[in-house]
Amino acid sequence: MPLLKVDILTLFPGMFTGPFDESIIGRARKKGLLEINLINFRDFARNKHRIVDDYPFGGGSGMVLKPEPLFEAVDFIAERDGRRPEHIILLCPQGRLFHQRIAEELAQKEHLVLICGHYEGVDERVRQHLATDEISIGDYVLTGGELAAMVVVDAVARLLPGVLGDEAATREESFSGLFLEYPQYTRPREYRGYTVPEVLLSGDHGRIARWRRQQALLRTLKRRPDLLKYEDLSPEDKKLLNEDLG
Ligand code: 9D3
Repeated sequence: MPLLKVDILTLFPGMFTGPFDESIIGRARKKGLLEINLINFRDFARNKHRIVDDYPFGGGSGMVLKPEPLFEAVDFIAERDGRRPEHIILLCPQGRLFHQRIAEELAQKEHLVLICGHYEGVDERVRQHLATDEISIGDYVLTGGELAAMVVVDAVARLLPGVLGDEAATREESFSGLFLEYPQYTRPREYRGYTVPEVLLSGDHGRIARWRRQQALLRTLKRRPDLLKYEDLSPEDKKLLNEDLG
């Protein structure tokens, strides 16, 4: 049994090959930790030309995805599983903004159904009576929900136990939550005259840890003040900001 099963309803299943077959997600699927099923909901259009969209009632430009193929694709999932899925997420610009906290919440589920629209709107009855959740990945306009679904699956899958090497997992825990990363360097010590900070070569692990935390705090305060308010820092971290670590 996989830790998480994801059914993705899309008109463009081919868009997902690559992101889902390579690297960490591909490996998680091969290991059986993650099951991803791509379901082309055009297969559930009963009309002769397998049409999945139609003109909007009331007029206006653009087409609207019809409700029947999406409802019937979910019926198919329910019959396959012998129960109706509990979490059906519509990817759409009107959804709640995706965030690490939402990824953590979704990583606790056993089964997710993701619905991707493309180009156009979705009949409101899908939103109201089929989807149980709506997610947007940010305030910019995409051509469809597919890339958003890939982002959500990627962010959720890497939280499943066994998906990442435990090295990365440990690092995440030790460095609480949503700070920006400290600067990292590898060999060579000098490249084109650009050098590595002396502290990292010092072998003084206490000083290195303090420098890294100081750098992460400074970067976060400067670049992402929305993530961290100076006032919320512990007295130790406020003191650390004033240390000269090299
Ligand atoms: C004219 C109104 N547009 C809404 C802002 C229409 C519209 C544009 C783009 C409707 C759908 C889309 C396709 N986008 C998605 O399906 C989508 C999306 C996005 O565009 N941005 C961020 N997150 C998401 S999740 C799904």
